Amino acid sequence: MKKVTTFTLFLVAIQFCFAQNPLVTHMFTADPTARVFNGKLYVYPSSDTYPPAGREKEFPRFCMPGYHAFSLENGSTWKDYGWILKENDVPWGNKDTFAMWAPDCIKKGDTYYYYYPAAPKDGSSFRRIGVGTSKNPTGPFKWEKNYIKGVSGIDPGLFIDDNEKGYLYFGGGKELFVAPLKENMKEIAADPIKVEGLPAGYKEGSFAFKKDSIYYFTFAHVFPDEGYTIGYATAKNPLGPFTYQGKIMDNINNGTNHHSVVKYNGKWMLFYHYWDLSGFNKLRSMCADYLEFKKDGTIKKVKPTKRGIGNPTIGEEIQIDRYNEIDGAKTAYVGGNEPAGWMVTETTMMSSVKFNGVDFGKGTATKIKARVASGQRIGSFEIRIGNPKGKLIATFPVKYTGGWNSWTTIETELTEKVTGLQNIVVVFKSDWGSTKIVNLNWLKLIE
Ligand code: FUB
Repeated sequence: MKKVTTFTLFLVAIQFCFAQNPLVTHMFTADPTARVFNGKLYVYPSSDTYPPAGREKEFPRFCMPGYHAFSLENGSTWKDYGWILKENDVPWGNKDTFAMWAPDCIKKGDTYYYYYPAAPKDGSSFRRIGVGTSKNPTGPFKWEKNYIKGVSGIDPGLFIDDNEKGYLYFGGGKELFVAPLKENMKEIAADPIKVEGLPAGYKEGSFAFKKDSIYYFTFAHVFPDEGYTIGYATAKNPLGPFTYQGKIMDNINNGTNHHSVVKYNGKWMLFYHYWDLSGFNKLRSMCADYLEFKKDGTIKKVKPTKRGIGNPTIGEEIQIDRYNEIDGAKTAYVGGNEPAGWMVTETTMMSSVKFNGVDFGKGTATKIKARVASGQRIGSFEIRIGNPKGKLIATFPVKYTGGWNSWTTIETELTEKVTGLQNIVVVFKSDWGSTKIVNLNWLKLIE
């Protein structure tokens, strides 16, 4: 399998990335905390990177230089705001330690508070937790000169109750901790206490939220015979004691998992990370899938999907290789000079791939584009609605593009006016016995 080996991490400008799972592919992102601020969905992940040349042995595992922030624009475009904080800008931090593990950001009043762990230069602990404030969800943040006194550990998870009282959950180990925060959100109001009621085993990745008067405390939990899972417990009070309820996500063979839960546009979502873009579980990529509650408030287990969340609309890439269903065709890492990601390939006669939830809006799209590569000269692929025999809305003839890794963008007319959210199916056609017709990277509706 081809692995992604080059990434431009030091971005100077805002970037826009179209993606299903993983959410972005232009850099590695882990530990995503999703938040909705003023109706907009933001994600605050950590970032993984390759160690600087000559220092590879120092960082056989995580190498984490700092934080970007992202927001969801339109149906499935993630806007990258660039660096929120770089490790050497932490006022109290040790330099060049690449120790910027999972962060969080929360809003109280009209102020955004960004919390992050770093290695302190005073050597007092493995990690301390710092905070910065801003009037804007993506900064610039004004960083406090010192870490939060009385708190030592990783993975800050913030919660603000309906009465505006703030709580800081944190830690990684056999125990997790919680401390109430002072009004200023920068100091603890009482010594941290153990989060009571959690099952035995290694735990980290605290994330708390409230729904229908129930306090949910969610955490990454390592079972000796299963590895990382995401578990949850409930309580009647943010300080507990909690009652363990079970797993939100089973172990997905991902080295670590780290998550957050958010309600956006009426739908609950679980954000987490996985590593299939890099092939190495310390170079992770943030993902998201829908999450559902049962009537009694318990959470249905989330199965990771390629399709993820979001509804690509006019002008946004429909990453067809992040399918809901596939029949006959396969997906593989995209080759040639395409940006990192995947394509649909092995597109034999009558193979098909289905992608749910494309947003045709008010029906103003008149054309559809496709990013293709082909090493042969016969065949076509059709876009249909709902199923492989559903209404035909577009046909792309296939031409030789210079080879299976020579990419070009082609376009064709939409032959029907289509509106609203639709499930589309791409059906590949040629002679029976064709080995493959085309490599297909993405589709895009245009007006
Ligand atoms: O990303 C570094 C560490 O790995 C996080 O702090 C943990 O939660 C785990 O995801």
